[in-house]
Amino acid sequence: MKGILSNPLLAQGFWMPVKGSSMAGEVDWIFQFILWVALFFFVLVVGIMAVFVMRYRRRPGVEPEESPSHNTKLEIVWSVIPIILVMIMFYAGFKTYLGMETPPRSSHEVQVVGQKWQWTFIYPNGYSDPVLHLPIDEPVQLLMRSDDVIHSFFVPAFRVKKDVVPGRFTKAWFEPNLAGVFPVYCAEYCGTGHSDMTTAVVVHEPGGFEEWMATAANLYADLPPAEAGKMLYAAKGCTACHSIDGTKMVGPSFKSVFGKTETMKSGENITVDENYLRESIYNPQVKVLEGYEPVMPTYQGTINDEELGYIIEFIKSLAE
Ligand code: HEC
Ligand SMILES: [Cu+2]
Repeated sequence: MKGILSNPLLAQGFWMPVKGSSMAGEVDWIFQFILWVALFFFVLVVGIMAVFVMRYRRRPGVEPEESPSHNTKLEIVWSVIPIILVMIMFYAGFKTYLGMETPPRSSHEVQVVGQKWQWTFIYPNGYSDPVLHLPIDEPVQLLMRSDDVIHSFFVPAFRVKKDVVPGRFTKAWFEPNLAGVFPVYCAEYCGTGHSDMTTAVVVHEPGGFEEWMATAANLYADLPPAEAGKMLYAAKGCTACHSIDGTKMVGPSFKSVFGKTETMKSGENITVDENYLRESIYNPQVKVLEGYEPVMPTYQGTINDEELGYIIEFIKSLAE
């Protein structure tokens, strides 16, 4: 995933990112139209102004003429033309906006969770993944929520950007119609790891999505539990705050933590066992380790019981 994204230019056009969705052409057209109209009038107005400044500047021996108070024809022209242009911009912009706000009934749904500092995509069958996989040419609606602060889901290739806000759902829809891998960013500054809050959208050729889902959903079942847990530790973004080599980061290292006796902020002493680990991951604010801030997001709803089991096995394997 990171490998693909280390060369995001692959997914870029010359001026604009490649057009990866059904809406991209329309958005680009409006953008270009407004840009060129603005440039044209900028050059025209500033150009005429510069000529006038030169030509009619005050010179010794030349008396200023009485200036005409009115030129009705000219005033009508410079009022009507901008009104028409602005109406075209409004009409095109509003029409496109309505289109982007109204998902077709046939769209399938993927849930998106933003949290510090990663994206999680939850498919209708309950499988979750840090990369968004989609079938080509099928409209998709994203139902998005944040577990902590405001994030913003941004896929330049699809011309889709929408805030992801704690305490409510936001929605976005689009229809990808170019197969490939496209970068996803967080476009709202959300703390230290904001610039790492990147992932990818993989748009599959017909049939490829179903194939991917069939293997992905069984991915962990074929692995030794601790190994599956190690993959989840990376996939679920624990790496942003927890090391496995003893280094203290935003959170404590997982090295040798299992079986250790620890002191909580409340003064309570606790021996780390499976149930403590479970609680730390699902309800991290209940028992906060001394010397740390209560900044860990909950993984209730984004890590299921099976995955939790693998992660716990992984943490146990670091105790030997
Ligand atoms: C935003 C940073 C952050 C992320 C991401 C994060 N954690 Fe934490 N975690 C913390 C902090 C800070 C603590 C210590 C404070 C506390 O106990 O809540 C902690 C504590 C823990 C503890 C208790 C450790 C101990 O020694 O008592 C466990 C277990 C844990 N995290 C597991 C995870 C797992 C598994 C993930 C990924 C699914 C994860 N964390 C993701 C910040 C984070
Ligand atoms: Cu963010």
